[in-house]
Amino acid sequence: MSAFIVKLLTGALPLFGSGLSNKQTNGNLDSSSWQNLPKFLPGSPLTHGYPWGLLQYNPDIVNETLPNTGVTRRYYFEVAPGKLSPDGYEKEMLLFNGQYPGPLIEANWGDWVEVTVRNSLESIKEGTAVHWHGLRQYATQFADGVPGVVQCPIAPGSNYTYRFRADHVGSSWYHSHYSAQLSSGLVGPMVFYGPRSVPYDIDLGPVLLSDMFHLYYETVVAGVMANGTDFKLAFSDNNMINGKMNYDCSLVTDGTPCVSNAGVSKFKFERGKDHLLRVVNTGSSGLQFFTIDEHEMTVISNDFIPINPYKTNSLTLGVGQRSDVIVRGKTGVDAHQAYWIRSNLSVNCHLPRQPHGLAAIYYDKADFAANKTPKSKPQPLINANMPCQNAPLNLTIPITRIPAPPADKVVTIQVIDTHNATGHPEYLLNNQTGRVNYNKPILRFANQDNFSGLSNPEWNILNTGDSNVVRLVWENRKVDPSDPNFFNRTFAHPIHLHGHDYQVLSYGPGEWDGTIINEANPMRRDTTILPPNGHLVMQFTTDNPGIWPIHCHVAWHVSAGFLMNVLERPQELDKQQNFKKALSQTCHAWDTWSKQNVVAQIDSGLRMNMERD
Ligand SMILES: [Cu+2]
Repeated sequence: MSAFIVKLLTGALPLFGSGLSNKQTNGNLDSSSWQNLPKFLPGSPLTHGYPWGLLQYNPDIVNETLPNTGVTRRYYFEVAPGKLSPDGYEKEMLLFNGQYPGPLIEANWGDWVEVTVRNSLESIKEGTAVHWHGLRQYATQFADGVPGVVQCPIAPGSNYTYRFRADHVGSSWYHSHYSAQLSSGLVGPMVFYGPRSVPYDIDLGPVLLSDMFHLYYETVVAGVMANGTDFKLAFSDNNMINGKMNYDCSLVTDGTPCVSNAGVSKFKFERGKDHLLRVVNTGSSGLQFFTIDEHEMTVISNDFIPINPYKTNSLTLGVGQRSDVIVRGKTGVDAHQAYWIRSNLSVNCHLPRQPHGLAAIYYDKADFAANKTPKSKPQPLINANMPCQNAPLNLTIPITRIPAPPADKVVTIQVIDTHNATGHPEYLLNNQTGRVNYNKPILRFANQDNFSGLSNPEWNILNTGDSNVVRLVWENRKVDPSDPNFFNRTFAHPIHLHGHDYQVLSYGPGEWDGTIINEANPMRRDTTILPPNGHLVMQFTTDNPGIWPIHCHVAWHVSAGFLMNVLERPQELDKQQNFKKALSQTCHAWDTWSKQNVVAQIDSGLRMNMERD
């Protein structure tokens, strides 16, 4: 632990900013506005006291009935460049409505959500597109926000309105899916109110964990995609909780303005009450170990899936993953203390220059106002020895029981971390790297001429054909065997499938031995860590016609081609209303703009486009 962090923890350095205003660290964000959330939003008739009446949340794509609330929640997001200093280091960023993190999206279960995204990146000539993580987007795949797959990028100077259903209950996030723009600030929280499986008193709202890269995302991508001596590993500089943390400005050597006490996030607890924390890894790369000093957490859901509650001292969250946890407030003398929230980036499966993220919990109003430095003891978490994988699968059992059906299509996917003929890093999935074309989103061709337009191998299409249950066996055990000196190790990869909560049958070190954990009711979620030198076995039912990317959520890995696209029930795509209109709206403006401007797609597109050597 660096001397700087030790000084922060002991109170030798001020924990809270005096050198910078909230406007300078987080722009228009007032994160206290999302710290005490309601049980639901007003606006629709109540039945038995709730907008959803007596409906139970049974997340299952084909059978679940969504409440018909008749309400649309509307948001307007302007994407523009901006300069902020979230951790004290002044940084070129990309911002939603001038703030970092972006505005909270809230809706009741069953509401429609409309977000008009305005691209104001004319000066830096970048497209954009926004993905709403973890929603199934049934019959609205064109609102999934992946450029080159279901839309063209939103061109500078133009708007696009996403309209989708709040089809889940719980916590998630949205982010740019255009290259690695999310790393420069285009992330924000989403909360969907609905029936919960465990009661709580106070909704403390989103707790967003994020590695922080001081460099603009294009510079990081250029470094990890370069060959020879230009190649640079992607080290993160800091670790943020709700967009705040302090930074040791003595490390700055290039003259960038920096203030060492930018300030950390603060939370107010109440004695004896049950607090809901919506913990989300909104980072670019790093695996987070999340703990609260001297407090136990009860995990009630992972991603959008309620699980049988279990108690733990620490959460492991890969990029894109969420856990909703309930934390009981202290009583007696213990409720007069202040406590640390700590999130530590893994040093085994990430490259953090500074892995420690801190935030403070106060019970006393006076301590809160005085910014008292907590003196609490950390949980017994030995960072260096924590494995790069999620909690054991036998701990996480969904409340809505769905047994694992037998698969009628099984695909084994070998992950290879290698470099191409010119020495540029590249991920291969079964010997194929993934890459999209912004001007030719796959959906444009998916309904034409018996799908003959889908012949580009770089689109990496996995056509489910007429199979009902598709099982994917990921094997992450081989480094490029012909070149043992290049990246002679494997990384952890948080595997995210759009449009589904997939069943997680097994993960762990080595090869899969064929055992399904909790076969009668395996864990379901939308993102799961594929461990280094290990396996991940997942399956999904083909009940959501569309084109659904499946990719590693480490920004730099998807940049290097860690991407496939599931073409699901292609013969039913034409039945979806409005998708041609949605495509033509973005593609008309993008085609016009990209004819007049050079698009620097330096990566795969979920990531960007540099001409290949
Ligand atoms: Cu990865």
